[in-house]
Amino acid sequence: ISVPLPRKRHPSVLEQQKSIFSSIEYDPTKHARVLVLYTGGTIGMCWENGSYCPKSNFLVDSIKKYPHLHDRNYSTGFTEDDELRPLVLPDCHEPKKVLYFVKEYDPLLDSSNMTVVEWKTIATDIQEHYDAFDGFVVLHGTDTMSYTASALSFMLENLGKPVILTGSQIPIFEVRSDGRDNFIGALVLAGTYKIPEVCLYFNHKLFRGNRSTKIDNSSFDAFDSPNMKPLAHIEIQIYVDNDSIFRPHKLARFSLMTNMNQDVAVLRLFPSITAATVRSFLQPPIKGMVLQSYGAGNGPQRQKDILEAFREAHQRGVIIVNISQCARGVVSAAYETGKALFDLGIIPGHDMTPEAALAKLSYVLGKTEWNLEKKREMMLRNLRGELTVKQSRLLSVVDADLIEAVAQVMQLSSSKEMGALRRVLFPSLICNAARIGSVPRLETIRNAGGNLSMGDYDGNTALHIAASNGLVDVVRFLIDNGVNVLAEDRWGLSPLDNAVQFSRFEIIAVLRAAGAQLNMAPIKLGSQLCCAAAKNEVGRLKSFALAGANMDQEDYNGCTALFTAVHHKSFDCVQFLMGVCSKESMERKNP
Ligand code: ASN
Repeated sequence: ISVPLPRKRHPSVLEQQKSIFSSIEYDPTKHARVLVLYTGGTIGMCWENGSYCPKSNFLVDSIKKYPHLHDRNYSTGFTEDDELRPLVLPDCHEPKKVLYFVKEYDPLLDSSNMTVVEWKTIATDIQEHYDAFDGFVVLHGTDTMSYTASALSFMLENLGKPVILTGSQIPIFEVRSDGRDNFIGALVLAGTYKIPEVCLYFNHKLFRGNRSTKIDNSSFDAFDSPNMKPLAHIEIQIYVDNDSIFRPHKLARFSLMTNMNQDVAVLRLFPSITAATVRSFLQPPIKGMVLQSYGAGNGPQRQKDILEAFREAHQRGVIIVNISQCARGVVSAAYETGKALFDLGIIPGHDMTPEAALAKLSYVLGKTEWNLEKKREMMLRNLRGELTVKQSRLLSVVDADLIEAVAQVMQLSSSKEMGALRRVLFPSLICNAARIGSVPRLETIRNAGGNLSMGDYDGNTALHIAASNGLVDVVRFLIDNGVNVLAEDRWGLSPLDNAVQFSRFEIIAVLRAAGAQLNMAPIKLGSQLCCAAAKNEVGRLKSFALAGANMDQEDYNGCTALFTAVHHKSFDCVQFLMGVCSKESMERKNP
């Protein structure tokens, strides 16, 4: 009987490149890993036959020759093979050096040719390589960049890592180009700043992707986010507005939703529009429409036939979302003319951009598990920071009193000074509340405007403390409130590292479910595993295994934990490791 042998998958170049991250030269405390998905756009275009067009196999070769974009000497330390070497961003006074690989798409596209198919490809690539990289940069044409950024922000659910789109107005290798600054800024932000959002970086500003819009086709300052301040500015220093970073509100692992519904459209009202036009717009297969109304969300209240066309569509189950034609401001029912639309069941889209409203409709309509009522409700909600919902800010009794008292002693009065004082005091209050395991106290601080992801002077966050101390309720509360599970303290340790350190099994499981990853150099991991095996510390080995560590990892001598456990007659550890190590590692010879 002939048994078919399993076909060996040929690893792609990117897969082979990724193996660099398990080599001894790679150190997560010194290096950040970024995957660049190059989809096309002006940034990599060449001038040929009288117009700009994308050119394959050109960008990476050119980057390699460009000392501002690639530190050739540093990269040679990783491997002999030129093709597998990472690109290395030269030092830019950041704590970590950015190593990056570029995946070039085929064909490269002017972004005017982008469709939902390319959105899916980008999203799927991010998912496939999610664990191996600290952040992602998407090189993209500017024309539809805000559409892609908006769509990705919804498709990438419970995102815990930065995804930054950028491009340029002039190709990167022309003498006078904005491309280099945009590319370098995006790499630095994606590699070293843990902003778990889909963002758009352009002309020294980092915008939330689903708040951005292209406002200028001839200036380097091509993008803006009219209803929200940028998330970060790159100047001599990098300023990140940590309070504005949107964090997921539920405990779940990163996942992908690619079933975007394409039966959506945008209708911009104009004073002579007829009911016939509106009706034909709303014909099947249309299932969702973004209505760009006048001013603060107003429509032609006197033209009853137009209102009737909207009502019919609404009753047929079409979801209509009202946003303003004005770039800035929120829609409301303040005017009779706005109330008329609201009364028809048209959903107020708050201050969403047209790009975000359209992408959100596609996403919500694609959720087959939601019924129509739920879909309409979700359109009203803030899912990814795409719209502003008014929030009441309650001041706490205990902590706000303390802040007020300190302010009085220091004779502070302006809101700027008070803001500064809060920024200084909140981290200590938050860390203390976590230390004593008080969820109500953390709740009060959050309601008073405290950012629960803030770390103390050592970068220790509330989550680090709760994870070390085994406070499961606090850990769950913090994750539910969107704190950063990947935060690193001054020594590069994450909350998961701390939970492993103290063998907090339940917390390890909770953190893993929320997308946390171990942050340890392979050799260090190997040594710690061997150490635990030598001392027969089976609990510690269990913690590592639960945290997703590679239990076959060798130490600096080429020894595995299993080998060490056998050598030291650590019976419990041998028994445990037999269940978690790979077959190859069990059959390996003594080094
Ligand atoms: N047409 C180009 C594109 O969107 C514009 C650019 O990238 N600046 O691909």
